Amino acid sequence: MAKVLGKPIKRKEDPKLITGHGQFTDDIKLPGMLFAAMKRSGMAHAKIKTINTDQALNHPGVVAVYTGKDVQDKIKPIRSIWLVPGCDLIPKDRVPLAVDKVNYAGEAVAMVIAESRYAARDALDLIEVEYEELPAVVHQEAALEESAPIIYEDVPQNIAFTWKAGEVPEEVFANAEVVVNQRLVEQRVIANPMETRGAVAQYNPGSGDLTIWCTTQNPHIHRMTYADALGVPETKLRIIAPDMGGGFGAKIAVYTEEAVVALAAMELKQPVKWIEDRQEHFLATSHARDQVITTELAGTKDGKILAVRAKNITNLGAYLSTMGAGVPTIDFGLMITGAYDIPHAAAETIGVYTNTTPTDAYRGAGKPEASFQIERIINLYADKIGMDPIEVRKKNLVAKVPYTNAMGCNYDSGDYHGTLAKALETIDYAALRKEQEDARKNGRLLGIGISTYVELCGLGPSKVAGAIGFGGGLWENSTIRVHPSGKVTVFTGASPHGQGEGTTFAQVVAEKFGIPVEDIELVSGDTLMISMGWGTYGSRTTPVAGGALAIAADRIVEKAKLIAAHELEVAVDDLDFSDGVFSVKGQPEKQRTFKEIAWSANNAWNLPDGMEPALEGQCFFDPPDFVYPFGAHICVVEVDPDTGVLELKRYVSVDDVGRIINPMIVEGQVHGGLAQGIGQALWEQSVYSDKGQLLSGTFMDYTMPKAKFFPEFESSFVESPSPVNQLGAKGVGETGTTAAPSAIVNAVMDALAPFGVKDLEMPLTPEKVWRAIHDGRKG
Ligand code: MCN
Repeated sequence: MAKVLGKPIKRKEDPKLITGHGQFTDDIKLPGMLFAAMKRSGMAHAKIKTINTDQALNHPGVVAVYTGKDVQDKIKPIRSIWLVPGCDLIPKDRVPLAVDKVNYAGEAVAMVIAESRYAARDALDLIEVEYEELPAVVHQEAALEESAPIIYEDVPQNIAFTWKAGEVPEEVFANAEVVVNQRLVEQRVIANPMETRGAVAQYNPGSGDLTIWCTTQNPHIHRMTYADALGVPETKLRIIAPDMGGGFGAKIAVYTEEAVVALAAMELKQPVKWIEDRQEHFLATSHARDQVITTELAGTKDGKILAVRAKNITNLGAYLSTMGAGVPTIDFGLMITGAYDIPHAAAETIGVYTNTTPTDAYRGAGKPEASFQIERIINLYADKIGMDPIEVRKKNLVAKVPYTNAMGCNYDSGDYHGTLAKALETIDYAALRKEQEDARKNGRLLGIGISTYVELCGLGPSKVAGAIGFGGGLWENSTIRVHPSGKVTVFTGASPHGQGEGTTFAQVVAEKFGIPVEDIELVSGDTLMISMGWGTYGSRTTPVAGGALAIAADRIVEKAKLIAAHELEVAVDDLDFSDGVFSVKGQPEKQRTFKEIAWSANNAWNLPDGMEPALEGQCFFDPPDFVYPFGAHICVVEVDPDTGVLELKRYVSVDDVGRIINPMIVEGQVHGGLAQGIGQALWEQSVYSDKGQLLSGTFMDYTMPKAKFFPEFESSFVESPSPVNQLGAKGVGETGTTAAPSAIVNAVMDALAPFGVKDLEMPLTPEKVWRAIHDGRKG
């Protein structure tokens, strides 16, 4: 049988999805099902004086209306799962429905349950809410001002926490030959998966079983949280994540809507469905980034970086979301030195509550922000000392891996310099600089941007999870069941939702057992089928759940070998196993296939003495450390000096994601990440009015990247197996979003260098770019 590991085989899961046979949350239709709609606050900050639901209740088809007061004693607030220690964190939990006060525009204040979706939506307009408007605060820096409105009486200055890590001796900056600092803005963005959020809840009053189908990246964390919030034991609560049209981090958070829908299903004893519309998605699904980062770098005149310190003021929104505190602290702070050997580093993050939608993880979660600040400040440093940014990188890139950075992170494997060299060669850097020089002489603005990033992913060791205040473990569970026919079901505690593990995990097992990929099915996203798991995010599925899978598969092969040896009446050591066949060394005609052994193990007619029947393997794998994919991305842009419109001409990426299971899927992951990373650099931005109204609440106002905006990405890979898991794999899911924003902004700043432009805030819209050129021309 042909080897399948490392082969670009097509995704097994796609035919179903592209022929309309997927089953998404909205496809679930149950007898007697009712429909929920949420009444959302039109104000960002206001006291709720009264809510009158009489008219809505009288609307034809309406079955029930719930307000905050109706549910407050029945559902606990939804707690954040990441309570970062040592920073005096004051968590403000999301309340199921607002009771006395709303804290952001879009917060749910009531829920209508009706016989049809239309009746539910129509009845929303009949609910009368009397508000007393309060002054709102939207921007985190404004929220820190003395005169700022206070959102919570017990949160002075709106500061949720102040977190610090690392240290830089004062004399390093005081004595440095060169110091550069820059205020950088990671604007607020909104993940927009094709499928919005949704939930269907079904309650069995006889057994007390509650099933919630919902759009989640981590069903077991949802089960844990909702069991607590609803007072339903985990044994009676089943969470199912059906097919999902993407998550990108926005479906990590545990939200309140699912909980109120479940409560309604329990009380009304009928199934209830809620599907978020796109406008609600913009308003109520977590937003991301929104960090103002001031980075300072100390270095020598000849390009050696001595220290970096970053201060991050993060907008948490109105409540502390599931991972809201961890993203701008641990995820960001530990990675501020990037791929460079920088002896000293210090990070400080201030988390601030504002009257905006809560922020949480979005593809990369803290790492794109960390990478952005170091990649930008390095370019500004290069500019200041008059050195090519590539040369500065060469002087400071980590020379030898394994390497421990100034924050204590252990970079696991790879050749950072070799990877950069490959990217430079691919794009032909020297020729490109020459082309740029010639172009400038003709008034053309070409810019070259580079990003040599590294990111922490493959979350991660549970001990570390405990130490950093993560409210759960980060191990993973894979179970492999070999059926009597030799076909195989794999159960994973991770919950992939578009990434392709239905294929790559089948490749791992196919390679181990020597059976066809088609014979292997992956089951994920169901808390009844899978004992426990921690979900899919932080590019952890392959390094952690895949690591567990490889070990479980080996355990099965070990047992199968004992059975084969027993049947062939030879010692185990006398057997070879290759391509799904156990054969006696020197007598290859004496053999048993894996399929035959599957049948033997299951019929148990003739097993070695004392052996248990069946062929099933399980592994709960807690990785010894994180994994650190890295790479070098170089891009070329051309700016039209008359309009500020820019064209992305080339984008070269060379990534090291460890051993690759499926190069086609990995390339797709890089490309998807690049689209989102470039989207942030050039187009995407969530904009609020000063009163807290979301101005970019539709696709007319929020620009999503489109395929036609991009050139053909030129992606390649180097593979340095990670020692952290048996597969040697590092995560790939977030590489593009981590690398691209700084590569693009560096390129545009390079193009605008003749006008003395040093920095512009993302997104680099034509207007912003044109104004910078215009101002530069004026001198
Ligand atoms: N892979 C591989 N070889 C490697 C590493 C990964 O073949 N060395 C394959 C994997 O087996 C898997 C894919 O690449 O098929 C991504 O794997 P991995 O890097 O482990 O990431 P996760 O599966 O844990 O996915 C999470 C990551 C994150 S954090 C976000 S956000 C994200 C993303 O992946 N959201 C996505 N990619 C997405 N892709 C889709 N289609 N939809 C989303 O919501």
